[in-house]
Amino acid sequence: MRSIAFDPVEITIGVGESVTWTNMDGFIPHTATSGNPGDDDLGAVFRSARLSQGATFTHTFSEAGEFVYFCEVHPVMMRDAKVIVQAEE
Ligand SMILES: [Cu+2]
Repeated sequence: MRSIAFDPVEITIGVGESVTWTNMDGFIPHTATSGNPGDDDLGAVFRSARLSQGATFTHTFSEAGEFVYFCEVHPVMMRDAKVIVQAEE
């Protein structure tokens, strides 16, 4: 997370691998929350706390699929990011 954006906005990993988000923005908190703003089940797959500068959140993906996520503090500017989890060949 930097400049009020997810960077990279999309990442591909394998089943069983983890993604760690780090807030690189000075005094602007961010979250990594699965789903889309307004979803009934937002955060069902993962939902970080509000991350302050330098704070990190790690989630391990145990199932294949495409997982969109957004920031609950900036649902307009920070949304439609994606983790693509590929099954083992
Ligand atoms: Cu944010």
